[in-house]
Amino acid sequence: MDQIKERIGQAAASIVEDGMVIGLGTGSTAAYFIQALAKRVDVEGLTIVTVASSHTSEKLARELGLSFVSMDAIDMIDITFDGADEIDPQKQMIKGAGGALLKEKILAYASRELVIMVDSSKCVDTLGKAKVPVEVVQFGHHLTQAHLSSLATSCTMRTRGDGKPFITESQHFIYDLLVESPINSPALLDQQLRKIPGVVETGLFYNIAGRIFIGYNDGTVKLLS
Ligand code: A5P
Repeated sequence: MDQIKERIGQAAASIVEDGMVIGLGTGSTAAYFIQALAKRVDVEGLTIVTVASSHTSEKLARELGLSFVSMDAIDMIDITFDGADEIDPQKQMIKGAGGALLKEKILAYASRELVIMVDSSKCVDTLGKAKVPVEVVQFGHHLTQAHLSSLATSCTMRTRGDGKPFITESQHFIYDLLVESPINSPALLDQQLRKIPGVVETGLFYNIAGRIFIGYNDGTVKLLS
């Protein structure tokens, strides 16, 4: 799997052009992309700047010597490269298994293009096998959970290894929702979830993805425009 992700990262990094502002997604595939991008910058001397959707991606980018700016310093990103947990033929996605959904969505909406990098196991006919992460404010979160539960078959607070709540970089909790599958309209579900007070963001991404790089077990990487 690592080799497939490495190839996806390399293929995606090949479309970066000199002078671009690049958004860095979060996750294992995004990490391979960051490594491949750093290599291109090293070998070809590209002049690019990056912004990141998580401290983890920022740390990796800095360690590899990529030029880095704060999100506050830019108005627009040329391309953001990110992974996904599920993607359907309409390029609708579930994201956020890594907990970076809020920042990922902010970067995605600030980008001229969101390029998605997935291995073929993430490609599904309809969304809904993966849990839908929902980021919520800590205040009154048990009340928020009760409302979330009415839209889900299960709704569990994400915890860390030590059993304590997982807290996002923006200081929120995450509830992971299993909903009735298939999700016929991710847009509708997203709207229903966002209406609940305390909900900050959902892991449903739609009408936003541009090109998709898909990696297969035989080592090939296909580009879907
Ligand atoms: C991070 O919060 C997620 O949205 C990731 O982009 C997604 O989980 C894909 O991660 P992998 O590339 O590690 O599968």
